[in-house]
Amino acid sequence: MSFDAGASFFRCGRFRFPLDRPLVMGIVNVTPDSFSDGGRLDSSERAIEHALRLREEGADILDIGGESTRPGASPVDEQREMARVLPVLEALRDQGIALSVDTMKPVVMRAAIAAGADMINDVRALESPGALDVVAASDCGVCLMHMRGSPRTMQSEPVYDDVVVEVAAYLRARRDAAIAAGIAAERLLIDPGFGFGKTLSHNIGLFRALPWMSRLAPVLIGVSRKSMIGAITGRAVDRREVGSAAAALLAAARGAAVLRVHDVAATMDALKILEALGDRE
Ligand code: 8Y4
Repeated sequence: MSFDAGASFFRCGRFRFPLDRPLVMGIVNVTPDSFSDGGRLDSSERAIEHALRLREEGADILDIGGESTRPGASPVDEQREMARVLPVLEALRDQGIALSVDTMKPVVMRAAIAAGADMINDVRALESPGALDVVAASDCGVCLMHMRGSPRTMQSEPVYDDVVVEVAAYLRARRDAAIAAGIAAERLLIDPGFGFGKTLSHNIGLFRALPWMSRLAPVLIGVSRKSMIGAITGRAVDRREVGSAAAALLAAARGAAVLRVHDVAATMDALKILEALGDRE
């Protein structure tokens, strides 16, 4: 795979990943769940344990998130988000795996970078005031994602004239803004943002356009367990592992650079099948 902008590797913090095979990003949520009424110590400990398991399963990058970006979720304040994410970063800092932080807040970005984050995963594509500068002042990698609306509002029947053209134009503009702010092209990933203000047919159009979109910059794909997988397979959220791994395999075959997944072990198996049996370019 080659990219018009950026080299055939991805630089993020302490790491430099060749992009000759898809990278696997494991999802680590640090949000208190309904089972534990304990505080953040509880949820941090669980997150760290989970992160170490994903590393054992073969993840290249861990994406640590302290604010739920699920449809309808309400915002979390900066202090609470940092209190969730920073202890997890500190605990994983020397585990030999790249650490991404899923945040749209510049204050959280700065603290996360100081605590050892290698990458910022921003569903607002560094549009928050000050975000470009915070990342530019570091050596972090960054993922620039497209979202229509906000996490709270994005499910209300989005309309696009041509979803692929509009999403690509946005991602190109954010890529160019990042480069203009001083972030080197080889530190950038783009992401069409599956499910973020898109219907199933929008998601399908974007998925099919993956080889073309990859010409702008290396593409990160996040479809793991999402409603599009549920809509296609008819499965509830806790039974979408196979559908998610199949989608990850297809995304990889279409040139995705990074796969953001919950089920790292299943994804690794799917990628081994692609490597052994897939077409040679
Ligand atoms: C079940 C499980 C149902 C998960 C919905 C979800 C992306 C992302 C998210 C993505 C990038 C999610 C933070 C939404 N999705 N970041 N983040 N790309 N770059 N929902 O697609 O996983 S959270």
